[in-house]
Amino acid sequence: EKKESAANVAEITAYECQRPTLLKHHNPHITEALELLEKYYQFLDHKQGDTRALAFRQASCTIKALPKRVTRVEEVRNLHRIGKHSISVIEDIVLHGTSEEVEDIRQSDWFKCMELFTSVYGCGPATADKWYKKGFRTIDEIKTSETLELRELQKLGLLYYEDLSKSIPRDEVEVIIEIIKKEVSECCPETQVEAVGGYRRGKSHSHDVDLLLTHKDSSITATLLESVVSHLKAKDMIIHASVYVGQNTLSRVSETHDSSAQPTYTSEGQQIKRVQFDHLDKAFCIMKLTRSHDKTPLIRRVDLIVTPPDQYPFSLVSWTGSKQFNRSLRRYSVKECSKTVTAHGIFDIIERKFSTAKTERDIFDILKLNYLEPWERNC
Ligand code: TTP
Ligand code: MN
Ligand code: MN
Ligand code: MN
Repeated sequence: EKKESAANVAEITAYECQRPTLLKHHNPHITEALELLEKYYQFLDHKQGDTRALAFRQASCTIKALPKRVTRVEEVRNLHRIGKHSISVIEDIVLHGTSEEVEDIRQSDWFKCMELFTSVYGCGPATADKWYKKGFRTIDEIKTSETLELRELQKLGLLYYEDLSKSIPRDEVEVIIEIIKKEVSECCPETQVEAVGGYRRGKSHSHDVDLLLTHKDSSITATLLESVVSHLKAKDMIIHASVYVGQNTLSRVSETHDSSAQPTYTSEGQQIKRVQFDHLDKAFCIMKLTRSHDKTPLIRRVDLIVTPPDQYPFSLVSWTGSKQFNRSLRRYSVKECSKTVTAHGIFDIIERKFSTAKTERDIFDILKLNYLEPWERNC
């Protein structure tokens, strides 16, 4: 057993960004349980930050790297970043097929409602918890309530709930990409449009379409988002857009070591300001997309992100994700290379200077990492 464990340790690097993590692996029954706990603690800890949630995500990522199905808990005991709590869950699954703790959470009213309510666009864990505490249990009850005060975005999230809660298969993502590419090339010729996010990592289904836009001329990218959004609005393709512009200066790159998006709360626990995880111009949209062969339009979530040409490869890595891949890349860079990585660039903390990169490969090179294809970043 000792020997077996040592063999596994050799396979598993200290940081996720040092090894490929594929969508398909040998232990989905374990990672599914660990990621349910991650979600549970994200729901529970929405006021305190998510260190316990993170621990389950990290454990899950380690499990994804194992070369075969876990048959005894000893095989995972001494691996990187698997804590006591995760070990006990894995032990239950290995011994009994399921973890009682996980199944209790999965079946609980609160967890089921939190999952349901947070699937409404514009509703985060704080709002979902509030709705639950007020006695609401179904989307219909929320929709028809006369007492609940809903924010603009939540009203739209409920109005288009059926459409927006569908997961989007790859072929439909591709149709959406083509529709938007056509519009972008009409209003801003020679703009490069790249599909990023889960789609680029090879996921079969996505919850939205993430598009990274750039142009070889940085004076054009400076106003690109506004041009594209007003063009799409004029074409009646935007139902709603949350737009963030004008915060992108390179000096901000060095400001944040851990740029994971942490909402800020007032003393009453009210969310006051969601700090964006980068300073790129972006629009989180609800779009109405009409296909040539079908009169019923698709109502879908589309994120448009604009980056200047010199920041493009950094933005490409960041918006390709996964979120956990980004976390590990930032942690690795700071601890092992004394560099901060963001969607804007890489900054050397000791030499006080920025690196330049033309491609994603350059970024892996700068950080002395083996290149990982997008589909190998599914941490
Ligand atoms: P998302 O669209 O939120 O996630 P996703 O595309 O990976 O998965 P899904 O199918 O559910 O849409 O964000 C796109 C990428 O942007 C994500 O993979 C990583 C990066 N990102 C972060 O690193 N931190 C964040 O807080 C957000 C919102 C995104
Ligand atoms: Mn996405
Ligand atoms: Mn996801
Ligand atoms: Mn997105």
